[in-house]
Amino acid sequence: MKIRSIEARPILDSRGLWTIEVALTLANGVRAVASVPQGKSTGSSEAVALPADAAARAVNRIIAKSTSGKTFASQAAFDARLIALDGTPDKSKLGANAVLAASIAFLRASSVARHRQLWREIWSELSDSNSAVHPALQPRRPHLRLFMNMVNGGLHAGNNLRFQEYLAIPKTDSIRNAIDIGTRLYRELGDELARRRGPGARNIGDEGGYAPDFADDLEPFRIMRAAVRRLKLGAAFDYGLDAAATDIRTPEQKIGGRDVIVRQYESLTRTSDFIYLEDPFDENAFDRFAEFASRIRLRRPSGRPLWISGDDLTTTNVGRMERAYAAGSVNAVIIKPNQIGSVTEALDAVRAARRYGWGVIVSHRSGETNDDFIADFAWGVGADGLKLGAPARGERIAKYNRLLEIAAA
Ligand code: 2PG
Ligand code: MG
Repeated sequence: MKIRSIEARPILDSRGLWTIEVALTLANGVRAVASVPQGKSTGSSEAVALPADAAARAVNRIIAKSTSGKTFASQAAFDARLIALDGTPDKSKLGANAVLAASIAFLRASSVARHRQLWREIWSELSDSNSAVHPALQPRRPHLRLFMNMVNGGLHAGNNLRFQEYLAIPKTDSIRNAIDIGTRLYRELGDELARRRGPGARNIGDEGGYAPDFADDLEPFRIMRAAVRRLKLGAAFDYGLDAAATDIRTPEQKIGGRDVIVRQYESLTRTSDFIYLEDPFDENAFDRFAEFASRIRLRRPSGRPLWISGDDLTTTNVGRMERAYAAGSVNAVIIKPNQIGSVTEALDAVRAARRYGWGVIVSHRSGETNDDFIADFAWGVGADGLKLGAPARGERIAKYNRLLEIAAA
């Protein structure tokens, strides 16, 4: 793949904040565009995104100068050039946003030039550059489950919920069906909240989930279950929570010497359709995660998965993932390409997770663009889950629609 030109410019994300978009043109005339999302509850060990103007300058001056007119044999070779140009462990020189946008634009251009679906390009990158392919990386039709964020709290909303994301996880293997019942639940939940709290309860947070005040931190699950019953969808959903504990604003409370928050997790994990708990503790609390994970797994009825997952803990960073593995902190992990800053490194993180036998949940960010790359990425790596926010507003709908397109092909 010979590059003719690469250029960047600032664009807006879904919160109206500046991010960047990169357009890459190959010598054969193929042009591809990519933009990157931004988080709000970011982990402090994430790669560093620069302000959009500075990131765009890094692309237009530094990356363009050293890649235009050059040929790169693979995604790994292109990303290696970007990583070397940056030269820092956290991409703070060029910006993780600059590097990732260029990396995705190159991948997309390659897929167009090879007349391959983007997700196929990702799958072949994942398997090709790995000599000893783990069984979980063998070709297979992905059994991707959707983690649909129905209620927003924490930093993503202006309400009283301490936890950030209340997830409904449709049980069907078919993406079409999952999206169908997930969107029905989303609408019914809006009706249910409006009946109970008035029409204002339909107002939404940063990821499109409803965001009224609730009686307590776990009430959203009770109301969600009531909406599922009303739809007569019985056992069609599992549930999950991203506590995003690092960003919980209220200090820890204790009752009878025990943490209220741990009691809340314990009560959630007592029901076997609660299958996913992300970032239950602070981003550096490897041992606290481990203590909880070992205790809770023993108490679980066998047969159903319960994923204790790291996001701010692990930040798509193989070094931190290794630490979490050694400590026994988690059995699943969030993969966000922009936490690490290149396609190649995000694929390395997926490989590490599979070696550890962890569940792999790919995720969007709360400040999104209309780029639907993450849908292809999740499908292409054969992820167990994809966290996409609520089926609301264009920047989330773009990803749901891309999944429908991939699944229909
Ligand atoms: C998370 C994410 C995405 P943010 O914590 O998992 O849902 O939020 O992008 O704000 O970090
Ligand atoms: Mg999270």
